[in-house]
Amino acid sequence: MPELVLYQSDWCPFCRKVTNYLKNRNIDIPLKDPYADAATASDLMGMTGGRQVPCLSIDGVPLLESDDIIRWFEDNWK
Ligand SMILES: N[C@@H](CCC(=O)N[C@@H](CS)C(=O)NCC(=O)O)C(=O)O
Repeated sequence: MPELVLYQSDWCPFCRKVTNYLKNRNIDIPLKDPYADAATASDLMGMTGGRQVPCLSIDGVPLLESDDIIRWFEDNWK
């Protein structure tokens, strides 16, 4: 399994859609909030050029869009 980090923030409804999905399936991965931490914001900015959340980092490669993130887990999480 690649190294996964979900960049997300509690106030973001698209992030909650993803985190609820993960919780319902007992998928436990590291979460980072770029709106709560400057270093994390800088990491996200370096990866994507912006601050859009949610963003799933897959071995350092960003995947944006909540529906695409959920689809990635459907296809790849065994
Ligand atoms: N279509 C995107 C929408 C994501 C989105 O709008 N995220 C907002 C927060 S709720 C955001 O990150 N806005 C700041 C930005 O795009 O720089 C998805 O489904 O993930």
